[in-house]
Amino acid sequence: MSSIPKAALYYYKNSVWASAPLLALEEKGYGADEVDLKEVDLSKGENFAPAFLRLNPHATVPTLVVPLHTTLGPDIESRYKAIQDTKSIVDFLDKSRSPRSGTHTTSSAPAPALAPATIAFNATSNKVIDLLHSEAADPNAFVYFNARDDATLRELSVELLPILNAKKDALAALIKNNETAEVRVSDKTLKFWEMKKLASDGILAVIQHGERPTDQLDEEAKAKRAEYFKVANAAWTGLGDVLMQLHKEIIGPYVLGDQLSVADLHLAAWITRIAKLTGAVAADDGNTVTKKLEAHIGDGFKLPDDFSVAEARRRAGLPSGNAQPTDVQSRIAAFWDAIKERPSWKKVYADGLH
Ligand SMILES: N[C@@H](CCC(=O)N[C@@H](CS)C(=O)NCC(=O)O)C(=O)O
Repeated sequence: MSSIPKAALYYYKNSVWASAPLLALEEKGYGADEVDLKEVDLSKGENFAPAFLRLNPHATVPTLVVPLHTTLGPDIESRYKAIQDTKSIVDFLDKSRSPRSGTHTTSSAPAPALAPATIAFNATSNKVIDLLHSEAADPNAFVYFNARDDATLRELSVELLPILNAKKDALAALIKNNETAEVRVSDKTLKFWEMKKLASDGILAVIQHGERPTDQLDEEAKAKRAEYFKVANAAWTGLGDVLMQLHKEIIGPYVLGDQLSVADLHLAAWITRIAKLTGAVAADDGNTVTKKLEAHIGDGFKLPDDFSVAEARRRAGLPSGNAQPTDVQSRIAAFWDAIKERPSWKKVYADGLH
């Protein structure tokens, strides 16, 4: 039996950001048995359990727990560290498997370097990654704010109500059980649970009446709904700005041109969630996804179609198909067409977009 400590990736199948390290495992050629995958069911609030908070006090996935030394013998107590954010995890997975680090690997797949090769590329990569993880781009917030009128709010509430209630119940149970527990959690953890519960109460106050038209609401609920629509409108308009900034940074079809890099894994996870929220499906091509995005943002928002389709396909190593020399598309469309052909993306999104 092997006593070599193994890394464990805590993820959730429908999580946006956990998809980035899952894509990294495939792109880097990690063998299926090299990293333990441990599912944390966010829909049941498992991420708030004290045992998980000890690994990551932010209660988020992905979280990667790695042994500090890979050569510890069975007589020495293993020591681990937890990497608690997507960027650090993807970077770690990239660095930990290189063409030269053949040890402790069961896979003979190539291990391409995904870190940007120059200072300028590194700056672009960081800019894109920081933008995707900024508040204005938060893909999880867009789930909650994906309604801007009564009809879409009704649909959204049907989908979200059970999830929000389950999260609220999980937090309430943790708080309640702690009152009588032999070993109580710290004040900090208790405050964290209470804060998270308050946050879900806030959104629930709007979502719980989602099936009722505005004119049937009492004054207080009406005001809350009006405020919600205001925030939702501002968020989707802000997303247009985020997409324009991405458009300026992406060389195409990948963020840094023809070579896949770490930034693409963040962008793939992010754009797949955003595309899903605008009604896209896995079979859609880049132009269709762009149209759905533009229509969903509304107000005449339009991404510039300034990238040669033939050039994008050549750089991505794809057959040129019917692309004419004059055919152009948006950089987001070119990225989508390139990323969705990759086996990593096909595997991570095999059950549909999330
Ligand atoms: N800044 C964190 C964000 C991670 C994050 O927001 N993860 C979501 C899933 S995609 C999560 O765990 N949410 C749990 C919750 O809010 O209850 C990172 O980059 O890893």
